[in-house]
Parts: sequence; structure tokens; C-alpha cells
Amino acid sequence: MSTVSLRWTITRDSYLHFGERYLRKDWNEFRLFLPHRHFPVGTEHRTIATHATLLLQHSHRVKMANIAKLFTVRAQTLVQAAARQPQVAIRFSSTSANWEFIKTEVTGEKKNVAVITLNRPKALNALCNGLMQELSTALKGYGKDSNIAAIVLTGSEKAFAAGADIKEMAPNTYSQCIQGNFLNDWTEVARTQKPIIAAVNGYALGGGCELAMMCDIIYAGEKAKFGQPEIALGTIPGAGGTQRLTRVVGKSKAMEMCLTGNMINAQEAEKVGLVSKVVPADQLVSEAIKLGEKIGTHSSLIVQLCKEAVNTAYETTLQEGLKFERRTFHATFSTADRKEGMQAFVEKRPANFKNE
Ligand code: CO8
Repeated sequence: MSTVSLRWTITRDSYLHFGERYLRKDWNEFRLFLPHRHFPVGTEHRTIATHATLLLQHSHRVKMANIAKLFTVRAQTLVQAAARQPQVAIRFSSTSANWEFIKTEVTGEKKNVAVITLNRPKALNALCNGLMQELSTALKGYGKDSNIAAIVLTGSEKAFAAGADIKEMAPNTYSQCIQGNFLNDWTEVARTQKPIIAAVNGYALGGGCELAMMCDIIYAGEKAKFGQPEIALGTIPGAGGTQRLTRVVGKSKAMEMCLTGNMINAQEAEKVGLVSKVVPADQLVSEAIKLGEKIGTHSSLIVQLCKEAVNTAYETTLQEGLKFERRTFHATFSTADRKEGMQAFVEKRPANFKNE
């Protein structure tokens, strides 16, 4: 069947015009609602409208009638326009054009890999509060989106992130840090249930290195540099530099990095196990996307359990971890995907996972 393509972008202005009136949700919440959806040619606008309506209702329990008003007219226009472009797939998506400090896109052959790009080039992607809030919002959105199999987090060729924003942080006092629970909201990356891959080109320093370590897998470009230079600023790492780094590279290397502030290059980072692969800088993001796509060929339910089991290795003793792993392994036998995976092997065909 031939397919048609159309990207429907809801801009902030059009949302303010329709959405706030009917949905009474603010723009930041709304823009994460509509993940990328595909509709075959000939899909009636009513179907699309209903689909969007259900999605919204499911996400935010708002009144069906109100949402329907918003979508019926839009969907009609969408289908008419799609019929005039008989080549590509209909893409029904919300825009992310209003981010200030990040860029987001959904990519990969099956459109199931989200790429979040830190985008403060003038400050080498220094992690200011605004950037961390946007990152957190984007991650929560992709975390809830069942179409997304994996997330890639990247920066620019010069810097993944040069650390927390020193200029923003400098005036903080001890009591403000304590009372405001500084950095408490900065760990969404470590909380997300979806697999997340850091694609690090250039500097990953301080909070930048810590952010990469919160991800599940780190790929590095050939010129990447990792370091915990906080000591030179009269402070110490605050989001895992003394903890995650030590667990990954061992005490001696972690001490050396944290006490001197010296950086290590990509090749050394691979040698000590901080990164799993070093690739040419210009291929880094596409390699990370390929990795996300490969993960996306498996059952997302089982991927989630597997991620949890590996993470448990960091949190518990070996015996407790082994017990958790065994029980989780047993639990997979209650899933349809375990049954399908083994059946497919026996029948010598690819598995058709349903994520159930
Ligand atoms: N914060 C604020 N601005 C920064 C930062 C930063 N971390 N890093 C770079 N910039 C700014 C510079 O001030 C400069 O801006 P301007 O042009 O306005 O002066 C611009 O980015 C370009 O930087 P440079 O001119 O210094 O570029 P160079 O190529 O000469 O040097 C370096 C690149 C080596 C990366 C250098 O910029 C540098 O040393 N940066 C600071 C690195 C650092 O100390 N990082 C640790 C910060 S503390 C921290 O991260 C605490 C962790 C808290 C937890 C976070 C949880 C996620």
C-alpha cells in the first residue's frame, strides 16, 4: 500500500489559541502529548481526531468533547493535505520548536529513537537550571511514549557538556543549596526507564561527565574528553563523580581524576570501561541511533526488566543482586514476549514482540 506523508506541527501560538481555551493545560505539558504517530493513506480524519483525542484523554484525563473540538478541524486539513503528497508516511507530531536549551527529534527507520541534543553552544552546553528542566521535561515525555524504544543524549562536536553552569552556580550560598535542595531535580536521566545512550563528542566535564554516567551506555567520539575538574573550583563533584565514576573505573583512577581534575581522552575512557565504544566524531550520533534501533528490535518490556537488573548490580550486594536477577528472570516466564521469543527461535523466524 502506498503511504502519504505529512508533518503536522502544533505551534505554540496555535496551541495558545485552541489548546489553552479547550484543554486548560499549559504549553509545556501539552507539547509532550502527541508523540509521532503514523497513519496509512486513506485514514479518515475522524479516526485521526479520535486517536489524538484518546491519547490526550488517556494522558491527562481531560474532557473528550473539548479535545474533539480541537482536533476535528485539524485532522481534516491533515488528511486533505496528505492526499496531495503520495510518497511518504503521514507523520502526526507535536513540535519541539520551543525548547530554548535543547533540541529534540524522533528518528530511526521505525521512528522509535528519540535524540535529545544539548544546545547552548556559546557556553559549551554548561548545564544551567533551564537546560536541566527542559531535559527533564523531554525525558519524562519520551519515557511515557510507548513508540520510543531508546533515547540518545548528545551535545555538540566541541562539548557534550562542560559541567554545571559555573556563572549561575557561583552566587549560591550553603543555606540556599540546602534549603533549595540544589541538584535534586537534575537526575531524571538516571530515573528514566527507557534505555538511554550518551553520545559524547568533545568535553564531558564535571556535571557533563556525571550526566553521561547517568546514561546506560556511553559512546564517545575520538576527540572526547572526560573529567571531574570541580576540585580546581574549590568544590567536589555533586552528581555522581565520586560515586558512579569510582564504581566504573575503580578507586585509583577515580581518585586521580577527582583529586587532580585531569581529563582522560576517549581511548583511555574506553580502556578503563567508562565508554563502551569509540567512533569517529562525525559518525557518533548515527552509531548511537543504530544502537538504539537495535535495542528497539527487542521487547520493550523485557528491555526494561533487563535494565533494572543491570542497575541493581550497582545498588546491592552480589547475593542480593543475583536473587533479584533470578526472580526477574523467572518473571519473564509470565510474559507473552518470552513465549514468543522462544517460539520464534524454535520455528526459525524473527520474533514478533508485543511488549506484553
Ligand atoms: N559554566 C559556565 N560557562 C562555561 C562553562 C561552565 N561550566 N564552561 C565553559 N563555559 C563558557 C565560558 O565561560 C565561555 O564563555 P564566554 O565566552 O562568555 O567567556 C565559553 O563557555 C567558552 O569557554 P572557553 O572560552 O573557556 O573555551 P575553551 O575552549 O578555552 O575551554 C574548557 C574549554 C576547557 C571546557 C573550559 O571552558 C572549562 O574549563 N570550563 C569549565 C569546566 C568545569 O570546570 N566544569 C565543572 C563545573 S562544576 C560542576 O559541573 C559541578 C557538578 C554539579 C552536578 C551537575 C549534575 C548534572
